[in-house]
Parts: sequence; C-alpha cells; structure tokens
Amino acid sequence: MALFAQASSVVSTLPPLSTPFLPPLYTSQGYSAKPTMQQRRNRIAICCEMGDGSNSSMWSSPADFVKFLGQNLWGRNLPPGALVSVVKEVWTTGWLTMMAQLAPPTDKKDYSRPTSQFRGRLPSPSSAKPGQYHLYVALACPWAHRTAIVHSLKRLGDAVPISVAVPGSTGLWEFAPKVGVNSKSGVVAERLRPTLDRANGQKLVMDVYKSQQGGYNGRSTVPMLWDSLQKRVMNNESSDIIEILNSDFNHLAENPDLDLAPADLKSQIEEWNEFIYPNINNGVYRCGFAQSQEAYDSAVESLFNALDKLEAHLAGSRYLCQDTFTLADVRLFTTLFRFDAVYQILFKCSKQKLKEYPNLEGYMRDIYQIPGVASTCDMDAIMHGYYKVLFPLNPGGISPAMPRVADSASLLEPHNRQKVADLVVGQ
Ligand SMILES: N[C@@H](CCC(=O)N[C@@H](CS)C(=O)NCC(=O)O)C(=O)O
Repeated sequence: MALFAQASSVVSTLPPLSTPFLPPLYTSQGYSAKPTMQQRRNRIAICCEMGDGSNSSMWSSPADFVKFLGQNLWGRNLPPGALVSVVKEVWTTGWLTMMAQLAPPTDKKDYSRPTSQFRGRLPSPSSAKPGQYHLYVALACPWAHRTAIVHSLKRLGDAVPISVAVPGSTGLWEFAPKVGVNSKSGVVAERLRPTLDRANGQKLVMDVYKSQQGGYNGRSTVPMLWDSLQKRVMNNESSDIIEILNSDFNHLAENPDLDLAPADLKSQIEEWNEFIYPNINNGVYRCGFAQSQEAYDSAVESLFNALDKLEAHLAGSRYLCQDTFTLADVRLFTTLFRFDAVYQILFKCSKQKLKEYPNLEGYMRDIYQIPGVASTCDMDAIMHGYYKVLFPLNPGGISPAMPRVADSASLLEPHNRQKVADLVVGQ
C-alpha cells in the first residue's frame, strides 16, 4: 500500500511532459480523445486512492502498477523521448536516495565510510576462555575476509568460533546455511560455509547487535567480535579485530608462534596502513560509491597513484615490510583479491587491471598460496555479494563472467616471488 500512496504523491508533482505529442488516455472503454495532463494526473490520483482502499487488489504486483501508470498517463505506447526523460528522472532520484542510505556522502558527494561503533579490547592478552569470543563474518566482505585470514593462519579453530552470514534479499546480513553461494568454491574451508548464528541463534546479524546488553540501533556490520559471557558486541572494526586475533589468543591458538605484527615492524606496518586504507581499501569504495563525477575522478586518481607506488615498491620487496608477511599485507590482499572481478568492473576502477601490474598480481598470488589463505577465499560468494546485492550499482542483477585471473587455477600458477611463505606460516 505504501507504494501506491507514494506513487500518488509522485504523480501529483509530475512536471508537464516536454513533448507536443500526448497520446490518448486509455480507459476501460478504450482511448479517449486528447485528455489534458491534469486529467491524466487526476485519474491516476483517483486510482491510487482506490488501490489504497476498497479496491486494493487492483494491481497484483508493483510491475502491474507501473504498467497501469504508464498506460493511463501516456496510452499504450510511451513516446520514446518522454519515456527516456521520465525514467531518467525517476531512476536518478531513486538512485540518489538509495545511495545516500548505502553510502552516506560528504558535501562534495564523496563517500565517507561511517566509523565503527565498537572498539573494545580484551582486558589482557590470554584472558579469554575458549569459546568466549565469537567471530561473525561474511566471506563476500573484504573487511570480514581479513579476520577470516588471521583466524585461519593462527589456527584458532573453535577456540574463537565463527558464524558465517550471507547477504539476504533485503541487503541485510542473515544466517542461511542452505544458501548455496559457496558451493562452487571447492577450496573454501568447511567451517567458513554459511552457518546459523552459532552464538545467539538469531536470524539476522542486525538482531545480534540489537540483542546486546543495553540494545543497539545503528549499522550492523561484519566483521564483529561478540563477547558471549557479557552478551555484548566487543569490537566491529576489522583493523582492531585482526590485531586482537593475532596477539590475544595465543594461549588458545594452534599456531601461537606466528606473529603478524612483530614489534620491530610496528611503525612500518602503521605507515602502510595509513597509506593503504584511504587510497586502496576504502579507495575502491570511494570510486564505486562516488555520487558526482568530481568525487569519482579524485578517488580514481588517488587509487591508481597508490597502486603505481605499490607496484614500484613490490619490485624490490616480497611483502610490504620486506620478507615478512604482516597484517598490512592481509589488509591489502583482500582488496587486491577482488580487484579484477569486482572493483575494476562494478566500482569503475577502470584505469588498469590488477593483471596489468605484474608485481601486484604476483604478490596477490603469493599471498593466496600461503597455506591457510585460499581456504578463506570464496570468489562465488564475492561475486554474489557484490553483483546481486548492491542493487543501486547493478540494478539488472547480472553477474559478469569471472575474469580468468580470479579463478583458482590461475591463482595457483607460480608467482615467482621467493619461497618464504612456508617458513613464515609453518603449516
Ligand atoms: N570499518 C568496518 C567496515 C565494515 C563494513 O563496512 N562491512 C560491510 C560489509 S563489506 C557491512 O557489514 N555493511 C553493512 C552496513 O553498512 O549496514 C571494518 O573495517 O570492520
């Protein structure tokens, strides 16, 4: 009903069509001769009110309603010029409205990522009981993917249990273990297939947030680290969560000696993070979620300047911090992994493909081949998550063919960067 009420008010504000040709009004008695625009509006408004009340079964679906609207405003055949201008107007308004919700813009129509609301830390390292902290992830999400990688490399298993959400049809994260979005990716770890909510038994990630002590009504993002004893969200910022997983669960980890943030590299790691987050991790989103040409142009420029700089750096350094694989690499990897399949196409990061940066591509494959990383990489879930769910960016819902660079056979080709990974991870 809300649709009809909204439609009624939209119709009453329709501008006059800028075409001299007004087709006859279509009624149940046939076509009447040249009604005025006002007559058309009145008729639509009356019908909308009927649809809202006594005769609510008049349209069986929104598509039916739109057809009705078109016929009554313009007759059976909408003149092409009018069709284009009306659809453009309606679509642009709808698009801006949806984008403002999906990606709140700044005054300059640039995307500004909302800050994470929960930044708690453990009272002290090794204070956690097995199972006390629960990790919520979704494999499509690059931020959650970071946490799945560190969880896997540290081999935290069920010491820090995981629940895996999938995007629901309304765009909210939900728990639907039967959803087959992961089914084609044979390499994905069993524990990372979609699950029920294993900690709280909720249907939506949003419900988990709402259920926390004191309630919560804000954005319900993944990843999220939940404290099962205190019944509250402890942290929902991926850059914190990977640090916590790296250093605070060593008493429970099967690979406690792996340190992805060694003390002597901390300042280098921090410098890379400060460069990579705005320009690359969030940079691709600033391209895809830009709501003006200027905002997009500036995001693309900083993204590709940053990629050029990294390409040059990686010519002489296996990882960001020389031969040591660190959390900074984890953060960069999840963006690079999605680059050619998603960001280059859907987010218009189109200047150059990752495939055309030999060092970055080799680096990405090098990390993919570290034991414990590939099993967190689910390209099917990623393709589904972006192309089917980000409706304002891909309203037709059609997924492009997966670029060869993103299939697992090509990801497993030799990367020709020295064999340090086995030493680092030691699995
Ligand atoms: N700063 C957060 C960002 C997480 C984030 O934006 N996650 C997205 C999925 S990729 C999400 O859950 N969005 C849902 C929403 O914004 O309502 C982090 O790094 O953890």
